[in-house]
Amino acid sequence: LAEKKPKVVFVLGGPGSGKGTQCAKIVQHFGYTHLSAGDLLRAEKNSGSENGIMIQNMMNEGKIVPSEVTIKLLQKAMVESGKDKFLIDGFPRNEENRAAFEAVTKIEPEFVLFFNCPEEELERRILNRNQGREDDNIETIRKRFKVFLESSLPVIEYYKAKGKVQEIDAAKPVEEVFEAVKVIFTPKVE
Ligand code: UP5
Ligand code: MG
Repeated sequence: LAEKKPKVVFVLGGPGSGKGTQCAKIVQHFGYTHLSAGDLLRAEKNSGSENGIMIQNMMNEGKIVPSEVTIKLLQKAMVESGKDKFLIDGFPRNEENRAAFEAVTKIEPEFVLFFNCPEEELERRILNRNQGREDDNIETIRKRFKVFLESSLPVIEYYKAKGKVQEIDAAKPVEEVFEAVKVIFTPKVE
């Protein structure tokens, strides 16, 4: 009954916009726990779970895995961490993700961090990454970007209408982006 609700910040932005990079820095400076939905799905795929093939097929097409799968992984990670301040990176990616997360967890984000970056820069970054991600090829990158525009931007618009979006110019160098991020996370003294 007196259950304490965790604090959540959603970290959104196109593929390669620097969500993972900036989350790692936020963790170091502000003591959040970073949960990347994409990383959780990749781990689930590699664990040989019954959903593995489905997850792999969806990711290789840049498609959004059904909410129930992703939400279960997020909830499990939140509980197992024992922590109460989370950066949820790369989720919710569509309206269905958003509505289902809210319905299942009853959690509303404190705010949404949106890393805005043009497509050419995203492509350049991902093609330079070389970490062996199966979805880091030009065809899949373009599909990921298209899904971002069609499905994920509406989620950002939804939160914008609620005054919850903190938008950041993510085309700048990593340290400059982090300077802007820091301002948002630093408590304001009246
Ligand atoms: N880099 C970072 N910042 C830079 C900067 N300011 N200047 C220059 N270079 C910069 O960065 C990408 C690369 O750019 C790195 O090499 C970095 O050094 C450099 P990174 O921090 O990794 O960016 P990020 O936004 O995290 O990119 P990522 O590729 O992880 O984003 P995606 O949103 O595409 O990937 P994600 O893992 O979230 O999702 C993958 C797939 O999983 C989705 O396409 C989907 O199929 C599936 N998925 C779901 O179905 N549901 C979910 O809820 C989540 C994922
Ligand atoms: Mg990432």
